Amino acid sequence: QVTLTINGRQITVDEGTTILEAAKKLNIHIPTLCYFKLHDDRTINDPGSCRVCVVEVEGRRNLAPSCSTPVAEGMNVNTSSIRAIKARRSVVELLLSDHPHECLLCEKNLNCELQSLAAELGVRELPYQGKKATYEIDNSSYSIIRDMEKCVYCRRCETMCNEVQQIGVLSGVYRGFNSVVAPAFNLPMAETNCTFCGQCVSVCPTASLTEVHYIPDVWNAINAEGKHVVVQTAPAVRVALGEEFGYEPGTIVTGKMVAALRSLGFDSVFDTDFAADLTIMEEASEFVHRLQHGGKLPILTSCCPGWIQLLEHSFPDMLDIPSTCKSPHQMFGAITKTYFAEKMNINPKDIIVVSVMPCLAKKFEAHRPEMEYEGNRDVDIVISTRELAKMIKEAGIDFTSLEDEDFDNPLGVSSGAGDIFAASGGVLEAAVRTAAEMVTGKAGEPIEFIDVRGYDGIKEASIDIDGTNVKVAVTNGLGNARKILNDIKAGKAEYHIIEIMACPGGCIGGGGQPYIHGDSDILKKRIEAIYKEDANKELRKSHENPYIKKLYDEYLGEPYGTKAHEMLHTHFTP
Ligand code: HC1
Ligand code: SF4
Repeated sequence: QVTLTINGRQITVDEGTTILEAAKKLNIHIPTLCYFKLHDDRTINDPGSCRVCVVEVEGRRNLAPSCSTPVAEGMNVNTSSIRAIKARRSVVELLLSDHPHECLLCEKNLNCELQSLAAELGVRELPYQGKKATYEIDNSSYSIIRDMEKCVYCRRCETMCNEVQQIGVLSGVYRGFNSVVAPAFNLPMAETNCTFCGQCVSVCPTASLTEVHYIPDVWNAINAEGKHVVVQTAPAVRVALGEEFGYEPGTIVTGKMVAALRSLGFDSVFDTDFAADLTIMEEASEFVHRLQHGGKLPILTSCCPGWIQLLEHSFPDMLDIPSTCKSPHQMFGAITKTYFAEKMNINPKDIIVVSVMPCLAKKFEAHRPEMEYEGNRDVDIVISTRELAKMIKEAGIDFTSLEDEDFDNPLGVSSGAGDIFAASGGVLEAAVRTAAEMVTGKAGEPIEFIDVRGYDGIKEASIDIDGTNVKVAVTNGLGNARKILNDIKAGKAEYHIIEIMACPGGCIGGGGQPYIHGDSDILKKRIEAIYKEDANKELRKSHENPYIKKLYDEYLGEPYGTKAHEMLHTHFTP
């Protein structure tokens, strides 16, 4: 342990702690920019590069970057000396001299860390004026926009893409004045191996990486003559949307969200969680079928389009191992334009399905050519949790004072198993709850698979299902996914089922969720809230959802049967 003094106050911390972390323990705030602590406590790979967090250390000639300088016994630190404050301000002034000054029109207005820093440091004029670097905006993909004129070269996205996700699309290119983070050969994102997981967008402090917007399309749909506009909300949206309206992280706002969606003018307000239950019916049946008929194992969950992109790009010889299930929101679209359309006597061509997702990859997924049934796109428009919050604000809806409302039916009821899809491990836990009872034919207490919860990189467990020791693994983050896929390839991974989610923590940490600005405790609170929601529900198994039973009875026939196959399953292409 090491004892030091910061701003005249003594503190004892573990050896190896940085000055920044020690100051935090004393509630002393030091501004930062490139610094970013990830969910697994990793920090950015080039710490101290922006030099915004510099502090005065007695006896040292140069100011020290607090995020990368470890504490030392007897150290005397001053975080707010005139010299440190002036140095920080100079850094920000320099950055702003090569940054567009269009804050009012910027996507990240009021959510930009550079803007906040400039305000915090009292930047009022720019002493350095000169030529600005210019770049073309890359809006080649359905998911992510790159505007390198707004890049501050903090390299958070590079760490995320290369170290955590290990996709290697974004790296520092060029030198000096022109340095930016970009794909190799400056290729458009759509032509790279990007999975569109959106984690680069999650960590970008400015609007250099943002999502593709579909809000105008949604307004047009709502206002179009003769259209029935259906909205569905993903499991992870309800646990994060409240953050945009001042609620404590981990507050579930389902009722208010439904009320807001109705106020916005959607004709039917449904729940992707219902389709999560439907996915479990299909996926668990597929697993049981493979188990009992000597099919290919392990079966891999297929609801995350980010990981599916990784599979298709990097493991083209393994396309036969994931479940063939479409993701829940795509299944939802297919069911809406058939079963629901028939029930309501609406021409499917007059239905517009809008998905509200925590995810940027879903924007891409909905555009995949195979995501349709009988000539109708499953899902027409995908917006993120952040975009929904923007729409609610645009419409002047006072979210906090809304009375709770319920989803519409028949596609609005879900089990706790559907809810936990939002967190890493949840899909597998939900699948096991149903698969176990499909195999044994006996109903029991809902399985709580504690070992696969939480956001450790790779989690393993096993469970006895009717005499078979079913071995499972759960992984989140694409770097971990790559490892497990390599292990399967090498014959080193003996599992029956593997759940893979691209985003750290699963969809609760998706690229379309409210920004957390490096506070990974927010992710933990979202996860806790999701499991509490499940624990408090009466209905906790997908196969017990009465509306799911009805859907099979009235329309689909057998789970994993012919009709279900045509509508709800897909294939993967290299
Ligand atoms: Fe997800 Fe899913 S859980 S993929 O993470 O299977 O996006 O929330 O909607 O489709 O249900 C995302 C979340 C979501 C799908 C479901
Ligand atoms: Fe999207 Fe969820 Fe996959 Fe992230 S983990 S890419 S949010 S589906």
